[in-house]
Amino acid sequence: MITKIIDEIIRSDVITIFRHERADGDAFGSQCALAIWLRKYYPNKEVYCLGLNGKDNQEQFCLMDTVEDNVIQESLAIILDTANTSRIDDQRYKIAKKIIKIDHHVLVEHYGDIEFVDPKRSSTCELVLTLINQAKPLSKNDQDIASLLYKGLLTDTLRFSTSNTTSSTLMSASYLADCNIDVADISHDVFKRSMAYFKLATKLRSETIFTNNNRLAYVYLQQETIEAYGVKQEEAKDLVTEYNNLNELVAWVLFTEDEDIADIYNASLRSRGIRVDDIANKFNGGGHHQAAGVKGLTLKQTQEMIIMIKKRIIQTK
Ligand SMILES: [Mn+2]
Repeated sequence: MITKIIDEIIRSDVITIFRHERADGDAFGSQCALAIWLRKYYPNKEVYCLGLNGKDNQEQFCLMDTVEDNVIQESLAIILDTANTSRIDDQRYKIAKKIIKIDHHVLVEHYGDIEFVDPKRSSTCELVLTLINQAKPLSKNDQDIASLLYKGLLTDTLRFSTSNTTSSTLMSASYLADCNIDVADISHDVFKRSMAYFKLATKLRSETIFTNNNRLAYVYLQQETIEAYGVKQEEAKDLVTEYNNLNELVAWVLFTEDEDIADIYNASLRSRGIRVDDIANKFNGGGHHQAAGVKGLTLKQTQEMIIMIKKRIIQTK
């Protein structure tokens, strides 16, 4: 599989790299790390990053490129960290000559001519590191690439604390740390919070609904509130992590009102010991066993979702 991907990379003069919309540290990290590595070790190829720049401090990753259709048409498209095609940032991936999918989400949809998909791996950055090391391994001069990959590992494992953290993850981290990266600096970069976020988190905590003997927590967050507190959208969706350390909880859900459509909610589901991705699937969402997302829910649907989770918690007593 990996050999096939490397062969395809070697064979292609133009490579376009895609990832999911509203990119996080793993999506941007894997995309930019792969781009920088390709440009450095295969300097004769044209390499482009597709999709929108993040709203804030995009320089910490790399800037996206402006790319014409004809360039994509003659390119090999590598699509990272994206389980389903509707989430790919820039739908022009479809016109590429060939498509490679590299992802660690639970399989939702096959869309690549070659697919390197492993839901047991912590992050797409971990998969990209595997690929890189089989082709042209990183050296101590590849701090830039190693830092980006480390960011993805940290983001998706919440500092190596989630159930998807494996020995392979930790070995990858150790390998990257050996490339002269600043572990403390990167960690701060990934997890730093604004004062506005801190204040909004305090409000949310006080409004959280606890049920099932405090084993389930959920809360609604309106756009009006996000704006009133001056919190950025990307930061607001991290509020679900505020509940991670609460010992009583088995599952917790943050319903955030959609940015564009009033009274429609996007759900972030998290759990310990039970699965929630199959419940997310019932509402056309998905993700990982214990961390999933759903978009476009009505208030009624959010309540139906809560009932399903309640039942699951009772069944798994
Ligand atoms: Mn990821």
